[in-house]
Amino acid sequence: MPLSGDKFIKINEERAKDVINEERVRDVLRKVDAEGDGDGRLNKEELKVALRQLGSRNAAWRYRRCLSHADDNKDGLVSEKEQEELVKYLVAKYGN
Ligand SMILES: [Ca+2]
Ligand SMILES: [Ca+2]
Repeated sequence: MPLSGDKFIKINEERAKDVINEERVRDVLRKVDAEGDGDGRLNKEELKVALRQLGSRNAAWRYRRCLSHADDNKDGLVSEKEQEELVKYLVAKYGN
């Protein structure tokens, strides 16, 4: 990849850090899973990391709130299908 392209992406990421919208939340969730077990679903550890990245100071227990909102089938994981609810919840909670 050309250097100019890398630089452009980097600058974009820096700017996006302050803004929490659906796109940003989806991006964070995708990355957290990719850096976790990469199964396409979010487990509680991955949720905690995502919450911290979105600026939550209480990620250690707030992930439960996320699960109660998004985990329809109560398997303790937020699947791709359930993720839309989570994205909406997180934007409402941390969006600006
Ligand atoms: Ca996962
Ligand atoms: Ca689930």
